[in-house]
Amino acid sequence: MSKDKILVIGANGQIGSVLTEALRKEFGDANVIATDIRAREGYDGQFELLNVLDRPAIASTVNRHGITQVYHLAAILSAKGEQNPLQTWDINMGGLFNVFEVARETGVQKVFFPSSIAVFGADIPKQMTPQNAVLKPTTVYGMSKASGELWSQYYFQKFGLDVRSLRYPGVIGWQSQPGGGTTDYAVEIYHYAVRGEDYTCFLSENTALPMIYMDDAIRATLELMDADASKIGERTSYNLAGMSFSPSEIAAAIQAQVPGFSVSYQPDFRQAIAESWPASIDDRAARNDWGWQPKYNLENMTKDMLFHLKK
Ligand code: AKB
Repeated sequence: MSKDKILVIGANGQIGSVLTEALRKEFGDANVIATDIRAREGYDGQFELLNVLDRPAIASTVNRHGITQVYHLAAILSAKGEQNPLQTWDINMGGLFNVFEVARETGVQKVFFPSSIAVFGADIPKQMTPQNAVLKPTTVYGMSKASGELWSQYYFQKFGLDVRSLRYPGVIGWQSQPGGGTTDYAVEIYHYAVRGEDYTCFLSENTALPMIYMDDAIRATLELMDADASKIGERTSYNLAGMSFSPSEIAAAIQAQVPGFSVSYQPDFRQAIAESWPASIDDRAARNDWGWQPKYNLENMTKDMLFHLKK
């Protein structure tokens, strides 16, 4: 029987919903409390409403359940965040401070904080962007993640809180829909293909971005959190790579399975965000420190996505 009690904040989101199921498998249904600001219809696990900006409510949930690990996934993403920059900052940073402060005060042992490739901006090598490249994010989301990385390290060094973090690339999965991100097109495109509809992409055809399949993203998260603390050499956040492709390359991969699928390109404001990000990521620190190894590339991901979405 696991002695750990897990709290997932933002459990209805694209990653949160899939991660919650994986955590329930690892720790047992009774030991994983899913929370979100909105109700979750038809969910049969333990679920509670929780606003990440309500610190007393987080403290009460942690104390009531004897929580030992928190996965804090609630945040406004890159594209949506630009519609209301100050509110995005308040939610992303306010939520993070509430989680860190409650964890510190209540004796929570481990916290997972998702960072993003959005921490990168100007003055980086676009190909194989290194772990320690300069961070000059252009979006408020990216600024909040870059700051959050430093605060993660601060809480670890100052208070001994075992915060661990990954810089997620765009995450692609059949289980859930993303919302408000710049990489969302890479999920949408599969849904259009399976419905037999033409797709208009909001990025231009040759803009390559780092991406990862959901199965790999979830496994990376669990492996990082399960690793012995002595292996975690990077206390800001780890670069994490799965694959890298442009809209025209994913379109071709789908067309190989769905002949006749048609894609056109109408770049909007998200194009500038995408252009500020790396094209591919050097994740050797994660590989060397705790053995990270992705399993999915564009081809086997496309087969799996289409198989599940057709079902
Ligand atoms: C976004 O597009 O904003 C996110 C991310 C890369 O962090 N998917």
